[in-house]
Amino acid sequence: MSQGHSSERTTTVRFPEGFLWGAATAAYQIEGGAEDGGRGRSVWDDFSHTEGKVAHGHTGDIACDHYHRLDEDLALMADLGLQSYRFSISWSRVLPGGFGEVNREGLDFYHRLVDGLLARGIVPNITLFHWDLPSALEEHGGFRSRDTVHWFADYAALIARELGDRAPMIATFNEPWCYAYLGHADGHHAPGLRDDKAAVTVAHHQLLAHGLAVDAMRAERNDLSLGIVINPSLARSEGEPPAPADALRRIDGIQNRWWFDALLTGQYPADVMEGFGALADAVLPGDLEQIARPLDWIGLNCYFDSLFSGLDPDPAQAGAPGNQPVLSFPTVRSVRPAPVRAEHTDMGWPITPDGFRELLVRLHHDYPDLPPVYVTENGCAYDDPVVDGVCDDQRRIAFLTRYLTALRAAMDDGVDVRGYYQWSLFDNFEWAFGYDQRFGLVHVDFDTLTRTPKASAHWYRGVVAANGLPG
Ligand code: GCO
Repeated sequence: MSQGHSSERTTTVRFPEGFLWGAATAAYQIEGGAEDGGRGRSVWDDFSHTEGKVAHGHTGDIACDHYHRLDEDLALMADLGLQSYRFSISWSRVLPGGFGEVNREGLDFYHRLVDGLLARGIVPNITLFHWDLPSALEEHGGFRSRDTVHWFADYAALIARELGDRAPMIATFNEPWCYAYLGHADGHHAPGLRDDKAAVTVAHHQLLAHGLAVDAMRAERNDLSLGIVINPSLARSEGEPPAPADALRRIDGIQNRWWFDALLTGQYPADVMEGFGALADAVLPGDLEQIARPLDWIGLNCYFDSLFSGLDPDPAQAGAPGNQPVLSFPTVRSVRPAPVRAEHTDMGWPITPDGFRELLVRLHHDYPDLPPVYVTENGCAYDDPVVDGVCDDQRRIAFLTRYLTALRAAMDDGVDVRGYYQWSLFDNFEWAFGYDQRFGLVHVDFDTLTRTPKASAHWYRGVVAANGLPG
């Protein structure tokens, strides 16, 4: 696709009537109130409080203090004209022990959130698991244990029972690849393990938990709209030496095909299973059938193409910084992250709108049963300051213009996309990067907790109102 800047400025890009525009957040990244209202600890509390795990020792203890500023934040969402708000529920806030006794006060927070959204005409879109597993369950082996699969289904049923009447749109998991592999293979995320077999087990158990939760929620109510959120990404070679083709194929299998094949065809890809061998011992007969339950929609979180180089074969370079193998794809030890591209966000992530379009079109072609798609996350980190009350983040507007143009082109190519959620509503706790990486439409001053809508927030309000990009 051509991405000429001049044509972007003059082209008007319209979306189909009924297209849903929203913004997304996640519980641990914004709520704070870590000790309040009977909330139990999660693996992210434990991880962020472990020295050396998160930049500057930042934690989500306070974050955006959304737990205490719900009314102010709801008013902000209404001001921005959001049509939908995607948020996650903190499992340990509603079930401090992971199962068993319900913490009514925690659950009431989500009742107030849902009611507050509806009162403002904003469609709630709930995610049940955005990585903050209750610590009590981690003590039982977390998602490495098959027991957690059943506890998740019980938790899902509880939420469907409590909130499903007013918030029928529910996703089970957010980016299970990240929780499995960043959490258990390369240790960059909670719970911080480096154990390939644990990672593959967690990848499988999350999908199994998803399938059981779908059944458990449908048993509670038959009018829910259920989905799951995956983060697919095209794996490409860049730089020298090139990444081996076989490694890229394995990465594609682990990051992409594993999830879509299981969910939509009821099988794991044969090449990935063969590569995993005994690492995938957790996969038992009957599991895939349970996983491949019909879905009402699928969420895709899309940011960038994954770019890899081969390792420098010079023995003198072995172990040198910058020549370390990527650890987040078990069985693949022959690639390293490609050098940061000229065109990147402040996070160092490459800007790849063409890949975004190509990825959507590929999924549409490869999976005839792909359900309607929501882009549940897309966005960029830019560190623009507030000067005289204004945060002029023109780079975000430029980034979003290019990605939304690519999204519309993918829809013209036949991909059935029903909505788009900007990541994120607020600057927030960006996991192991702490508060350094600012993804928000709304700037948050983490000393005063003052919220300042950025230029992009005003721009996005216009996009939502016009159902498209300004001409
Ligand atoms: C993810 C998560 C978000 C992140 C965002 C930016 O995609 O990793 O869903 O919680 O904050 O993606 O990294």
